[in-house]
Amino acid sequence: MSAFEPNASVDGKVKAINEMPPPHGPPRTLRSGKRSKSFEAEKDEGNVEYKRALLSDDFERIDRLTTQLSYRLAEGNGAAQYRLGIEDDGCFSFLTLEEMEKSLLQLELMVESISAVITNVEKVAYHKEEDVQSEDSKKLFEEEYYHACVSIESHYDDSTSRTDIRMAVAGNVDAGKSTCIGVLKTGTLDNGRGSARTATMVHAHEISTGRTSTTSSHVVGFKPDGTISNYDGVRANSLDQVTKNSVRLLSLIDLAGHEKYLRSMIYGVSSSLLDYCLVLVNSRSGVTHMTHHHLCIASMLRIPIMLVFSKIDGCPDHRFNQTVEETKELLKSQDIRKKMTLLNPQISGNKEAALKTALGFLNTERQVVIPAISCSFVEGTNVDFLRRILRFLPKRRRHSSKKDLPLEFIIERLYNVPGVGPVVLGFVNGGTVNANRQCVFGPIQNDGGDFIKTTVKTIHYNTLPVKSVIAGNFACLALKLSKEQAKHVRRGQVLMETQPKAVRRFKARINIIYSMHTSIRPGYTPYLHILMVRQSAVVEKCEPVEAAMPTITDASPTPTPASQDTAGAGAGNPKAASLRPGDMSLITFRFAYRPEFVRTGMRIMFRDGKVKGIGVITEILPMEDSAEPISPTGTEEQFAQMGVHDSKSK
Ligand SMILES: Nc1nc2c(ncn2[C@@H]2O[C@H](COP(=O)(O)OP(=O)(O)OP(=O)(O)O)[C@@H](O)[C@H]2O)c(=O)[nH]1
Ligand SMILES: [Mg+2]
Repeated sequence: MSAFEPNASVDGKVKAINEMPPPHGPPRTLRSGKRSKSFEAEKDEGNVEYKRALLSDDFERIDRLTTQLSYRLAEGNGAAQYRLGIEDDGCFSFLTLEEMEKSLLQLELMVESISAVITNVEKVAYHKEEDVQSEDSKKLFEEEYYHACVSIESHYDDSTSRTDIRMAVAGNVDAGKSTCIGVLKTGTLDNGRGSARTATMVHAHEISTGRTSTTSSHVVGFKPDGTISNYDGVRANSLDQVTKNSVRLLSLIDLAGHEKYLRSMIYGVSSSLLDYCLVLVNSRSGVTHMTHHHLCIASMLRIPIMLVFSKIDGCPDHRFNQTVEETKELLKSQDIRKKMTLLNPQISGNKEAALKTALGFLNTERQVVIPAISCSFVEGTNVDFLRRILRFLPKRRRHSSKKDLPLEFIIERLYNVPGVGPVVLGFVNGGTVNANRQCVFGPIQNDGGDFIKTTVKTIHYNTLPVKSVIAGNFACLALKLSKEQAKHVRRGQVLMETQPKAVRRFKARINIIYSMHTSIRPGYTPYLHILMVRQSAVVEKCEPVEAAMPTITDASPTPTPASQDTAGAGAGNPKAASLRPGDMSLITFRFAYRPEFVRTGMRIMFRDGKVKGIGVITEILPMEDSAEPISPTGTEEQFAQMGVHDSKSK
């Protein structure tokens, strides 16, 4: 019979409660079978948690309990109270002294693991009422039981003390991107049949096919001594523990390599505010057009690139050398224009010099030379060297100077968390977000692009509850919204303190990086990527930028009606309608479907099979121009796929 079952008496005497109470199961009662109530029932919300006992030796359960502790601390803005020896309904659990001591010890370890502290312990001894009342058998029933009230505080304010670096992992399908992240995250090598990549998979179909289909982010933490904090031996640590215990956090963004997921890959690169891009090339199969696309997109966005030739185990030397030569050729193409240096710390025997060279090539304003290494994630060749490079990479984007600006939080994703409500994941592009702060989000999908009032309830940074997050952090915010209001939340919206103006039309200085006899003129509707905003936009006007005048070409044989009634070089002069690589143009865009929040200075990118362009927003224009707006035809989806009007096909 378990000591937690009612009537745990033998021969009319109370059996000493020696057994450890299980985490689940029926509660202990008085010998009469009755419960002994002392407190109000526990509430799901708030910073007070009741625990019967903390006597588990199951690591997963301890992890869950620690996450719950983080939640209670967040609810109390950094302060929580644990009542040990009390059931969820407020009744006594009748814990013995030994059980209480062990529970306190486990709570202490949990508190330590998230760098919080126990500020006070109030231990109370009591007897069962029926024991006290029973005069005759007082001696037999004088056993003492305990409950305790433990006060806990978290001193974690914000994430300013951590270096948080964001790096995309791109490359052709099966190049080993997910495997690379899995190996770094778990500290365990791959078996060559996909064992390591399971640590990065998000969907069940990805696990069954092995193919990444969505962009996912994985955090690798570095402790002050340079070791990885994601695991202790074979035991994986939870994300909040990794965040707490690291001085440097590296977010690795796993991108999809298959061509059919190219748009999701582009979105991943353009929206993730990346510091660096790691491009993997399969040494055995060489470069492909997807390697080209990925290298091109990263260099268009001026993200420093590092190359990894993967799968060198079992790759013949001649094949490896051929892949290296193919890559060098590819890098010379007009839309990339970079060189490559292959570092081999093993041959040279000088790891420190190779490390310095790699960091030097990556830490430049405009990267010219891409450092490359060869790796095997099965045999572990150069994996440690890769880890060392990642450990010492400096932060490229400097957002710390933006923390005193007005709040600008860009929404990337919406989650509906049971018991919490709508939670938005996004990036703090400026200012500071504090819990309980009132703000507005939008623009919502109506003509005026209105904003809706809301309050930030709680904030999580890498699942760690915090009081505030500052510019440069990705974070999750729980918002106070009704069901109806939550329906309006979508990616690309912003959360601000005061209502900004939604933008329908704007001017951008666009640099054409690649084009194949394609005219950019009024009516052309590319699919734009502006941070997390993704929408087709119609070109209303095309004006050449002076410096770029001589490069505007004569490739548009028949002017379209739209180009004739619109001012500007690209419109008024049909001969000047086509732009060549290297050309620069001032283009007026009009979002095709809804207003968005964009600002001057934001980087803008568009690409399709025939044209690639990148630029910066230079001017925000009024919602409607006096001239007749040029409307696109077709659905947003069609434009996304097509995004181009080829002059030759007209
Ligand atoms: N022998 C060997 N196999 C590897 C190595 N790296 C990865 N693999 C294997 O290559 C296969 C593909 O690896 P993934 O990590 O899924 O490739 P991916 O680039 O993420 O592929 P997508 O997500 O489809 O774009 C898996 O079976 C891995 O086990 C390596 O260094 N050596
Ligand atoms: Mg993958």
